[in-house]
Amino acid sequence: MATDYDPGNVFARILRGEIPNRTVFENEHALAFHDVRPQAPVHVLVIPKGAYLDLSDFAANATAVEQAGFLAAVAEVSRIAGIENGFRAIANAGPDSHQEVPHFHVHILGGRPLGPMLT
Ligand code: D5M
Repeated sequence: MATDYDPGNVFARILRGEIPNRTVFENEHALAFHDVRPQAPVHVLVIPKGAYLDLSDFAANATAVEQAGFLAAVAEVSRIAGIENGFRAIANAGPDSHQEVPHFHVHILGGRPLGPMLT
């Protein structure tokens, strides 16, 4: 765990069952649920169950088994209804990215033509 990981962040609270979520998929190492502020017809967040701040922290400190479990969850989500025609996966990290929730997550967006990614 990164030393500055905040266990009070909203995704940590979801993992502890303190806040409800609309689960799409779950395995031993990851949870996928609908984003509360969807930016596309399908907007799902995939988070690891371990306490990782961002992609760099997850890449450096999660075990290979945790990383594989996380990617398996992303793959499962990519097969859900509505994004058979393609999807975009985004992970914000660090101040310039405007990462809002300090628990590593990947946004899966789809359900409409997304256009070129400009920013
Ligand atoms: O994106 C953080 C995302 O997390 C943002 O799209 C809203 C979403 N969010 C915040 N709180 C919740 C709850 N409680 N359930 C589901 N989704 C939530 P970021 O990449 O950190 O900017």
